[in-house]
Amino acid sequence: AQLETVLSVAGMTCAACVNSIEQHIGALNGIASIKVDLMTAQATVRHDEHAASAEAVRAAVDAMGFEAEVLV
Ligand code: 9UX
Repeated sequence: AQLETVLSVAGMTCAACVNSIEQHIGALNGIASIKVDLMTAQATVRHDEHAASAEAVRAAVDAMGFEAEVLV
């Protein structure tokens, strides 16, 4: 089933961070859509719970060098 997960993303300091997260995470298997907001430091992700769990998405953002936490 498809889920919507909201992550907090610490460590984004410019708009290019937003683009690189959207491009990289958006290309992963099981990600339907991702919108990253620099001002709120949050990412809203629609994803397939089996192909890409909320924790897997969080870990993938972390692996890019940011510090992500699942909020919702
Ligand atoms: Mo901007 Mo983000 O120079 O990792 S791309 S800080």
